[in-house]
This record gives sequence, structure tokens and C-alpha cells, in this order.
Amino acid sequence: MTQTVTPELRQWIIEQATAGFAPDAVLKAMIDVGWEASVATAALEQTMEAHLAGLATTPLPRPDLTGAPRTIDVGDRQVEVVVSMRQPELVVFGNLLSAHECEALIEAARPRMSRSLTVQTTTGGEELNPDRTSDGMFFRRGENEVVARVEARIARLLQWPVENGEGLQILHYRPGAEYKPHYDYFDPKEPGTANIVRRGGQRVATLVIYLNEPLRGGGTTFPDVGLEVAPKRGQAVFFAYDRPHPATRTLHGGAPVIEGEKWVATKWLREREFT
Ligand code: PD2
Ligand code: ZN
Repeated sequence: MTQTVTPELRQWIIEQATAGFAPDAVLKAMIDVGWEASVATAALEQTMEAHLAGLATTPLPRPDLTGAPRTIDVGDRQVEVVVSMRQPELVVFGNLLSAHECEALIEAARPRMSRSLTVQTTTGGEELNPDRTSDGMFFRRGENEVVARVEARIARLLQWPVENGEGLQILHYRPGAEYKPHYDYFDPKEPGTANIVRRGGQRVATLVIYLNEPLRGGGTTFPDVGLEVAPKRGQAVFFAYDRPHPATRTLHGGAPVIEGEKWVATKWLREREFT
């Protein structure tokens, strides 16, 4: 008897891979329920090949790392590629902002800081979040000369339109303040998400720029891969997520500041124009 590969089986294979199951485990599960090994292997290979080809063409914000460059020319600066990683898709940049630009952002933000709110995905509103004990504010896109210059530089570095970015967010952490691990994308299972993504689609990438250096603590952590990025003035950590799913391994947090204070600027990038 010949077995036919159905669309339902292909969908199931993609779901298993997306959930993080290894190909061997998916294959074994298929054989266990009665698929012939050769049919199961072919179905798995063909389905994943087609799926990955589709994903590979999905544009995402990302720097052009072809040819493994040490620096990237962003017009007015040479940005350094300090670390790059595939899973999660992550890059640490050096020399993104000058010390003067970092100072200018802090001073423009300082009088406008208030306790950080997070987007509440159950309703789409905003709420005080005990997991996030920093103070914050948002600049409007292009609000002043430094903000506009930094946004244009980010757009060129990440090959993503300025219009698809949310306004630059400034965060200030005092000793003890932290941002517990979270995902920056909006959880598709939450009822408020449909409303939030009406404005520019999902978030697809994050750039956290360090504006100063706490003496101890305050690193940006990626618990899934045991990585901690140290805050260095003018440097930044970038990570992208092609779908709102933990398989992107983009769980990240701001470790508690132990000594000194920490200032960062976060740029969240959306799929489409954010109005
Ligand atoms: O300040 C940080 O290191 C940090 C950590 C996690 C910032 C954000 N998330 C964020 O702004 O989303
Ligand atoms: Zn975050």
C-alpha cells in the first residue's frame, strides 16, 4: 500500500520543528504511528526544505554580514561587529553612538522620565509591571536632531526603514532595578495582541544601546543560551525574531544593577510602517 503525504502531515512537521523538536525525534514519532521510514524521511526532508526556503526569503532587519566584515559603514561612522550569533540571531555592535550622542540622549530624556510601563497584552493598554523596575520615556520618531541622526544610522545599519521603528525608548535603572526575562514580541495567544499589531504589525527585532556603564551588574542576559552582554557606552546588542515564538531563543532580561546606574536606549522594529 502506498502512503500519501497530506497537507495536515506537512503542517504537523512544521509545528514540531518550530516547537524545537530535532528531526530524529519527529521522524521517530511518524514511524511510531505507522508511517513507512522511507516515506516519512522524504516527507520530512521535502517539507522542511520548502518551509526553510520560504523563511529565508522573509526579510527581517539585519546588518549585512556577508564577507564577515569587522566594521560596517553607516555613512557617518564605522560601526564595529563585536560578536555575532545565529541562534538567537544576535549581534553586538561597537562604536554605534559617540559619547556625546549618549550624553545628549540622557540629558534630553532626564526631565521626562517616569516609572516604566509595559504593554498589557490582555487588553492592549499599558500597566505598571513589577518585573520592570526602571524609569523610562519615549522620544517621538525624529523628535530632535540627535534622535533623528541615531534613527537614520540604525535604519542604515539594520537595512530597515526608519518608518518601521517605534520611537526610541530611554530606560534608567538605579541600583537594584532590573528587567526580568521576557520576549519583546507580542504573544499571539493574548487577546490584546490583535489590537496592538494593527499599528505596524509585530515587533521583529530589538536594538538595546548602552548610553553609560554601571560599575557592576546591569548586563543584558539571554537565559536560553547563557549569554550576558556587558553594558559599554556607545555599544549595542541587536537581536531579531522571525516569528513570535520561544524557538527564536530571544528570551532576554536586564540583570539587576548592583553598583552605579544604567541608561539604555531601546529601538523596537516592526514589520511595517509604525504610525
Ligand atoms: O536594559 C536592558 O538590558 C534590557 C533588557 C531587556 C532592555 C530591554 N529588555 C528592552 O528594552 O526590551
Ligand atoms: Zn526586552
